[in-house]
Amino acid sequence: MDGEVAPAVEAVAADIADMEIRGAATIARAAAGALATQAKASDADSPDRFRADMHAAAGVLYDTRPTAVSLPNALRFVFQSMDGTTVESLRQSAVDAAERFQSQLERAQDDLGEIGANRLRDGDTVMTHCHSTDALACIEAALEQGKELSAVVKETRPRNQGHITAEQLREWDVPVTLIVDGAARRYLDEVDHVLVGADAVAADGSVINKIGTSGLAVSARERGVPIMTAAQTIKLHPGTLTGHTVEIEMRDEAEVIDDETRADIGEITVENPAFDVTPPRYMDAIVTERGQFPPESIVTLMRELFGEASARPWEGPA
Ligand code: RI2
Repeated sequence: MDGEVAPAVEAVAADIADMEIRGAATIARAAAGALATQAKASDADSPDRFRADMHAAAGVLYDTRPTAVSLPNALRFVFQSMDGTTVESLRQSAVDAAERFQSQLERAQDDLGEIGANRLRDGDTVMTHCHSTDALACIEAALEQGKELSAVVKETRPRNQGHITAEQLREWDVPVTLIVDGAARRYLDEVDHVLVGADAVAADGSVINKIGTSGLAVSARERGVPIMTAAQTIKLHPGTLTGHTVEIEMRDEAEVIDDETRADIGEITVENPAFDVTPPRYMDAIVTERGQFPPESIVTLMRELFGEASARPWEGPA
């Protein structure tokens, strides 16, 4: 049975695909909210019809961006909580689940921030990569503890998302030095920590994050600077427990080079992977709302949270 997707859900999906809505936690929050919107908008006259609408909406959301596992984890949460024998009870359970998911998300980020802040000392300088609300939650909590921090912010080509980080840090009165990505190693001797987020964390402790993270981690290790990943448990990728790999999103070449410049250069291939994989041996700690983990032991938390299975309940009956 084909379901009908509400235009407002299509709009959220388009915003995620275009990165108007971006950042793994923000995407998860928007996806859960969109399922609630779908539940409210559905004019299904039977439970099967209602479920078909919900599956169709989830499919549209799922197909937007492939790497941030927080998105399917948000869909899974709502579908696993959706219960009832009437359209109204199903609708209500979906809306309640989406709200519960969103408030858990907020709490998780606050708790994670408190834990990550414990790693930061008064007077520390932190180097950031891209823009991660989980990473910034650690800095915010440290500031609330009365610690003074400064930051070296990598601009993070191609979309310069470091600018968003710089703006947020300035709102908190943190002194910011903005650098191009290629300058990172030169500045590592001046920083006490490297702090990054994650779009997904694999069962072996690999961190999938914005392109450039892995090179930064290798340099940090070489310079002896500790590097931590701030990642709520919705970033843990259950599929990797059963051997699946995380798909790396390839984005439009136009984000890297404009048409005119490209034409001037001549025939070239341009590639634009949005993420890379940092092996666990280059990461000191993964900080979640459930505590701080050495990357290699994150699998114990994943088994506890997801079991061995990687169900995809939003896909519906075959
Ligand atoms: P929070 C972002 O991806 C960055 O890679 C960032 O580190 C990660 O999501 C996590 O962000 P993109 O959506 O969930 O900008 O910590 O491509 O906000």
